[in-house]
Amino acid sequence: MLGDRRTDKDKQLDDVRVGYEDTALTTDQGVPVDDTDNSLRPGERGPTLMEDFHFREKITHFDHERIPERVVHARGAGAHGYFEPYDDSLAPFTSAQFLTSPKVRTPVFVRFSTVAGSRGSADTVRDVRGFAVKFFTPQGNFDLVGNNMPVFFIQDGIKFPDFVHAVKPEPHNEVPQASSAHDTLWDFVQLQPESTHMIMWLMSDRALPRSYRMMQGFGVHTFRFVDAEGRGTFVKFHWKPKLGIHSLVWDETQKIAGKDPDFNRKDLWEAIESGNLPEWELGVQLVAQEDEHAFDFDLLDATKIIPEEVVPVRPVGRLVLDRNPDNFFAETEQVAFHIGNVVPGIDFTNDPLLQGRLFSYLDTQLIRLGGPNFTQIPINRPLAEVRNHHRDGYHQTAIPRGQVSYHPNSLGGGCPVPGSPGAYRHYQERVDGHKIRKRSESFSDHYSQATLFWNSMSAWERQHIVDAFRFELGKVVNVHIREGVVRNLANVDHELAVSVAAGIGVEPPPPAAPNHGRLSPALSQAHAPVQGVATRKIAILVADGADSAQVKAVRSALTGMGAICEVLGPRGGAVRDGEGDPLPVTHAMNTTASVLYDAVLVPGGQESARELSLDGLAVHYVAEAFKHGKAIGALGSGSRLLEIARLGPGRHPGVVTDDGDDVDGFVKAFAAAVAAHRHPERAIHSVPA
Ligand code: HDD
Repeated sequence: MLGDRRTDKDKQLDDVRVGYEDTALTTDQGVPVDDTDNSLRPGERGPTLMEDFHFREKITHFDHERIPERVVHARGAGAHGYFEPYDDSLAPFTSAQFLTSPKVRTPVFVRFSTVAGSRGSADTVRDVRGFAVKFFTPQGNFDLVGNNMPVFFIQDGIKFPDFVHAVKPEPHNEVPQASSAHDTLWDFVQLQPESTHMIMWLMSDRALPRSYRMMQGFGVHTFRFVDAEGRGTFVKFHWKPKLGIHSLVWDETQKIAGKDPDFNRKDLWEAIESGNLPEWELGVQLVAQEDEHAFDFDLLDATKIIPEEVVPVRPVGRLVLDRNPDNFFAETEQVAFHIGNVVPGIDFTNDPLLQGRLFSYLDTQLIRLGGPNFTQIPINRPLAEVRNHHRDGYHQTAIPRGQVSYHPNSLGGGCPVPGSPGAYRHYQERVDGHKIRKRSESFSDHYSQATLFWNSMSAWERQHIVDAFRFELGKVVNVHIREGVVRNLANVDHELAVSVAAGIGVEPPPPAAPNHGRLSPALSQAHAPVQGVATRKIAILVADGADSAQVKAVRSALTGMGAICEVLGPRGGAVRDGEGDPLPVTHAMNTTASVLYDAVLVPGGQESARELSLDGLAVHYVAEAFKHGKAIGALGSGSRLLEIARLGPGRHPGVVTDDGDDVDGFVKAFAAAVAAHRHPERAIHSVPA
């Protein structure tokens, strides 16, 4: 995809290698190795000899395998793909060709990440998710380094180290890992009210995505499009997932963190391997230059959204991920994003958070990747040709030819030449003012949009937010911090503050400003479209005596709709069906878990139902799926398991049963229940005792 990047030397090697076995193990110098299991020693029981160059090289290389993990967003997963615009409708606004040349596929590399945890931390923690896209355009690389939430914790880049120190494990004991539920984060939050809006997002289900494939992405800042004449238009970028926006529930995420810490990473990998290519639509909100001050917030303030109901999101094109990396380290770990990587037609604004980021990303890559030549690492190399006078430094792999490495020059014919047609030109913005450390008054409203978010949530989303605050603040040891946060929340919504206070043992705060009552329906996941059962994972529980005809029928119908069905039995290999024939199982129940599936289905077969009902693990599968609001289905005597799990047939939304006569009708109803993703009203209010 990234073209033939072999050097002349690589090509010469094709000839030299003649005569070697292609499979021969060699040293880094290309010398074939005779034995890599025993070090060189005088006598069978003698000491290892210094002259064992293979041993020394192997160990030394190993000792140097690690590079520093990213200071934030250390844990991630990446994939290759492409972006293509639908049409040229953005041509009046930007000269960025990759956004305006219809059907031209621009190669991309995307990396999703969590923020706070270390490289080895679990995927499903409560956290913001990074959504970073590198576009390899003909005009150079453009990096859209965004998140799955449209706002940020702070307004000025200079606060970033403070915020990150507060959210990361505490410095004295490095606890807790990948969790915001601790004193230092909430101490920062209570004292820094600009974080309130983002904290509402962090306490919402947006922080618990079911899959990277099912989350939105946002460029967060207001950027600027620039047209061929140098005219600007403000722009915000949005990614909308084709599969809808879906989340896990909190209890489930904590269990998944133990059962399968690679849950989101594997989900992305497996979807691409199986040809279920993840897809997002890119959309933009455009604001004319002259409307800069038309809003009741500042466009340069990254703690604010432009509600979609005020400025609609225009669909622009689609992003498809179609290839997994060949090597995690070489690609996903070494990919180096930088918000300053822009192409002609896209420029920055004076958002002070964005401005701070412009310094940080290049700086961090220099330490992480060990010098200024990281742009030569294959995953970072632009497709556009690179010609300049940059020279030398650690890890220089290019061999620039000739005498000239300066500008202006006559010896090289003046080349390379700046100012060519199509060269990047900054938007010509007039800026003047006194040199001061002061934030604009227009950045001072920290609560209105937090309230807008709260008002826009459905009842179950609100309940999840309250539960999240209670959990997080319940872990905070210092009572004054709990009180401080609750006092801030009273400025968002008094009822919210009172509900949180009641769960964490602090006095309810007095009412603050009244709730403004405005809402933005687009913010609620409850309004996200339902997208069918494609790629949903369904566990089919069986034991000896299972009705294999039913298993076959439901499996083939659901698989036909795109679902992934796995048959789970009390042991690996196969069970016996009702006729005594083997019925293969995908996994033994104890090697996987209910939390790793979107739905659970129990087919008929008297003996199977009896055995499953006596198996505490099988009962747990169903009971836990119920607790997490998932679709549950049972056919014929399979309903017995539901009764043992105390669900009671057919009384709850998302629980679908049939006596086994109408398998087609059952599949239809069950598929609809799975497609709804979750039945949260059930999860909150009617968990059986
Ligand atoms: Fe950042 C990494 C997103 C504010 C400094 N950031 C990083 C990554 C993402 C974001 C997705 C991981 C990229 C990858 O996968 O390699 N960051 C954001 C967003 C922000 C934001 C959406 C606010 C709108 N970041 C931000 C600020 C600063 C940084 C204000 C510093 C002033 N971010 C960094 C960094 C990182 C980084 C230290 C760590 C690793 C890296 O850059 O490559 O430079």
